[in-house]
Amino acid sequence: MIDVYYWPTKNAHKVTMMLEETGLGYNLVPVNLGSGDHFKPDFLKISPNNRLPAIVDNEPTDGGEPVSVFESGAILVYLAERTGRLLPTDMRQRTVVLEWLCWQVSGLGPTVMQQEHFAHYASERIDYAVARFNAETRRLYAVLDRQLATRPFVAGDEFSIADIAIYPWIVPWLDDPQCFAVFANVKRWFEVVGQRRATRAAYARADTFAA
Ligand SMILES: N[C@@H](CCC(=O)N[C@@H](CS)C(=O)NCC(=O)O)C(=O)O
Repeated sequence: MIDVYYWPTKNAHKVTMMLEETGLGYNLVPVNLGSGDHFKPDFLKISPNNRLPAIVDNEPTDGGEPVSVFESGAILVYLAERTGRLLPTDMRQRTVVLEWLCWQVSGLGPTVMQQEHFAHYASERIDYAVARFNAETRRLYAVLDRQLATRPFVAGDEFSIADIAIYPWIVPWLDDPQCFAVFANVKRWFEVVGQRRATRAAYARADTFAA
């Protein structure tokens, strides 16, 4: 059984999507971000960066002590290697998956986070920051759209952990009427991933939490 330190956030959705895809048994351990649970000392032992998600694998394949993993990208790679799913062993295909996984965790995720912060939550309006992160988000969407123009999934013909990493970061833009009109390839891909049984199951689990 895998314990998932969880609150219904974009990075945590990646983990439940992956667990639903692979069929590994898991248990959600709520970490209420609104109450500051992520600063409690016990959680810091697992996730020293004070952030969700994190997992503890109580039955690692080497038969040893439980393994804890923080950072959503590292968790996806860990689970892919544990199950032999959604991360190709072929060197060339694997490299493409890891490129796009890194693109999400280092680029799309932090940029969308800042875009949302300055557009909706900042205590003062800073037009320069709003414009900068809106423009960079749009640029990243255009990059993704170009990638998806010639292949069904982000890294090629097969669904992979790269698709899982990116999907939750597209969801907030459903509210933007312009977005999917401009990025037709992202729209097509988003609908396909959203219809997967595992995606629906992961988001159904999230709906049982009060965000
Ligand atoms: N690079 C980290 C980012 C994790 C992250 O920012 N998690 C958010 C939830 S999606 C969080 O824990 N936020 C708490 C806070 O900002 O205090 C990852 O990919 O796991």
